[in-house]
Amino acid sequence: MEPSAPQPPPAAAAIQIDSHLDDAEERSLAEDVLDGLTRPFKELPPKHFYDARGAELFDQICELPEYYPTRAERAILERTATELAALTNAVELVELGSGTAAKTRVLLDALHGAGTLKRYVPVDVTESMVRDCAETLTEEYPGLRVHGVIGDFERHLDHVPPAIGPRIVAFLGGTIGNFTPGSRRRFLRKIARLLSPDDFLLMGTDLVKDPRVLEAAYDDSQGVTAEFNRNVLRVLNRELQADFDPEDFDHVALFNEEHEWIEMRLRAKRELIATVRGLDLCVHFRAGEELRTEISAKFTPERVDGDLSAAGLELVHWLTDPDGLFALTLSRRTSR
Ligand code: SAH
Ligand code: AVI
Repeated sequence: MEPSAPQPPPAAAAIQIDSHLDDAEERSLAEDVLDGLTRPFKELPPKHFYDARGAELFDQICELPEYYPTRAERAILERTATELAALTNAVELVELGSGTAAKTRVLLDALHGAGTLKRYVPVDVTESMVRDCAETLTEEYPGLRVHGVIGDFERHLDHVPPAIGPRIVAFLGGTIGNFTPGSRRRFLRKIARLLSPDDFLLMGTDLVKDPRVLEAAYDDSQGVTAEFNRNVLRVLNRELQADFDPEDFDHVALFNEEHEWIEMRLRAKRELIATVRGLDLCVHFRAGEELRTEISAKFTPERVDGDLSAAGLELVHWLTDPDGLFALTLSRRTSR
């Protein structure tokens, strides 16, 4: 008998990972920082929080007593996943900003139970997250294929592999709230274009509530969110040879009543000059000057509906938890 070629282990055969994070991605950090730190009101986009340490801190945030969104969204998923599987008949789950895919397992279980699940497509900027979850999920769900996309969901949506059947595109955690209102609609429109008539968008949105509850969720007593916020300065130090001392900045989280969003900021404790060698840039901070690092918009049903319809999507289901803290919406492309 001919000796056969060595076969890869079954899990490896079930995994395909494409990375789109190349030099262009490094340039995108550099250009974001160049723009953001030279504005009259300094600002950085939140996607740069998530290096390996940032992703780990985010996971710790999800466990904090004050950070209710993860628990509330999980409760909704646990109550409705079977119904969602039956309604969508999805053979594939595409997830934008998938992280550790912890809550995703509730959906995967339901699709697996319904006997339709074939493929999971996690899309995330954090390489280790995509690789680790591909490994563990192919082990946990025999027969599941994972096609991971390491990239920026704002720029690489067209690299999501072509559908193999009806899909759920999941955008969980309230990450849509991290977009400013105009970009939010622009991004939803891009997602809408990704959907075929058989596909559904399943999106998590955190709801407007008592500002004290909101501010506590973003300023926890153990200081984990403060460390997550300061982590962006560590990313700049490492990637762009900057010399920020994160301890020179206070963590600030406040609810902006006018816009109904949480703002996270870093406030300089004293006047200082930071050097970003990789950009040949010196940045001056006055004592008390703030750098906005994230907005996290909170939603009403009207705001969700307005955003979905502006993007060419129509609501199919509005699902919420018993305390009305968080909402999951199932929507599809508006038929014309
Ligand atoms: N969906 C998970 C994780 C939310 S945290 C949950 O619900 O708990 C936000 C995730 O989005 C992180 O994993 C982060 O790495 C990813 N992310 C943030 N900005 C991104 C971008 N522009 N492109 C791709 N992924 C992004
Ligand atoms: C990922 N995103 C939805 C989180 C949020 O709540 O806006 C990020 C976060 N920032 C501070 N805590 C958690």
